[in-house]
Amino acid sequence: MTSIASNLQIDSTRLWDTIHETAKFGLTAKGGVRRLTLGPEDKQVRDWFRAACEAAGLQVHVDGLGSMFALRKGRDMSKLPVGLGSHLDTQPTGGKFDGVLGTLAALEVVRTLNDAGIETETPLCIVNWTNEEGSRFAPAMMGSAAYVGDFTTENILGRKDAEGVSVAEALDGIGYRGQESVGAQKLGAFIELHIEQGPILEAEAKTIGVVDHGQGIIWYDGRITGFESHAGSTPMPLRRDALAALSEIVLAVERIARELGPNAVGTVGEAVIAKPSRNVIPGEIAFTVDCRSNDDTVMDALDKNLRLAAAEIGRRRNVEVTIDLVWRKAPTHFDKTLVDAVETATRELGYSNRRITSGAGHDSCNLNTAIPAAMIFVPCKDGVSHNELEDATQPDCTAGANVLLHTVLSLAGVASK
Ligand code: HGY
Ligand code: MN
Ligand code: MN
Repeated sequence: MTSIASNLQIDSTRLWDTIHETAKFGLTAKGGVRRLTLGPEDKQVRDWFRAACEAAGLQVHVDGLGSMFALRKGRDMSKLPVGLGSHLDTQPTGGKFDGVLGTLAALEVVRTLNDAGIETETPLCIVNWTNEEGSRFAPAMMGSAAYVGDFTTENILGRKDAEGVSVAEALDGIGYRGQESVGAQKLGAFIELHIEQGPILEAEAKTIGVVDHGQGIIWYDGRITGFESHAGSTPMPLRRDALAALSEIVLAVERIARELGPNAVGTVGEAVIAKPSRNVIPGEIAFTVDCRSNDDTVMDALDKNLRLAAAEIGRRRNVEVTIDLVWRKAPTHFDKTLVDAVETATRELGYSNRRITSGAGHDSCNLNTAIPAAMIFVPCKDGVSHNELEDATQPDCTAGANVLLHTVLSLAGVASK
């Protein structure tokens, strides 16, 4: 690699300003970002992102599920592009960095190469993946899951949100249902920078996480059917209370995950009483369960124990409990060559680092099933994410972006002058 390239550093202030500039699309009173996928704020940031990429000389195209691909020419256009990026959608209680850091650091890498007049051997392709969060439409990491063929485009287009709006209608509503078929833009590899969303790097004062594994994920939709009746005149022994049953299921999910720990977690994140009224015993509830582990056998045990507990609670409380599998993603073992490339770039840049498993799911976890992928983590304050308090430091974000820059250069190669 030429000496210019080997000493290259990204523009820290420009990256930091860009992160905070885009935070205005969905900024909340508490300083978080609420930018649900395919909603008006997502359109605003997508339009901003398209314009910024085009201003950086990239050719932007959109696939049939709205994922955005911004291509930078390389000397040899016959070679597959090196992909880099993440996602711009957020959770309802999202922050400024989840997904945003990786997508905008990718743009900063291109801006830095442009400033330095460096052409890479292979093309580069920045990607903003549609609906990584999975909050409005399930599953999470939706655009990348379809890209690697886990779901058909038709299946995803038909998915509906809580208001009954389909993915297709939402895409058309913001004008991001691209003509390009999903998967058409081939990538030779993919590297993603992301905040850790956990406490390890900060606790160990490490700047970079070299991500070699990712937890597996299981999502369920649950439903409990009891019997609505009068809150005052129905004797306790005669009740078929759906909410009381769910309360036991929530505690069972917590107990099962603790028993199968430390590499197991379980969460009931959504619960909706169908016809709530303060003086009616709840008769019908919909809920969700999210279970994770980096071990397939632990995932099987989480599934088995959850179903046994739900059946026992249902029988004892005389309510009907259904647990439907929505999505199961196996644990990720990132591509060894790419993980080593991240580690080499990190060491050459002199950043403290450690190998780490991702507790969160990421688009790279899907991509790694089809092409070589790897991830770079940086710390976030108190390990907090999916919370409006999510925060990270400029030096850590800069370090992560520099590792992204040099990992990408090591994969793409620098065209000789
Ligand atoms: O669920 C996840 O791990 C990711 O934030 N979508
Ligand atoms: Mn994310
Ligand atoms: Mn997230």
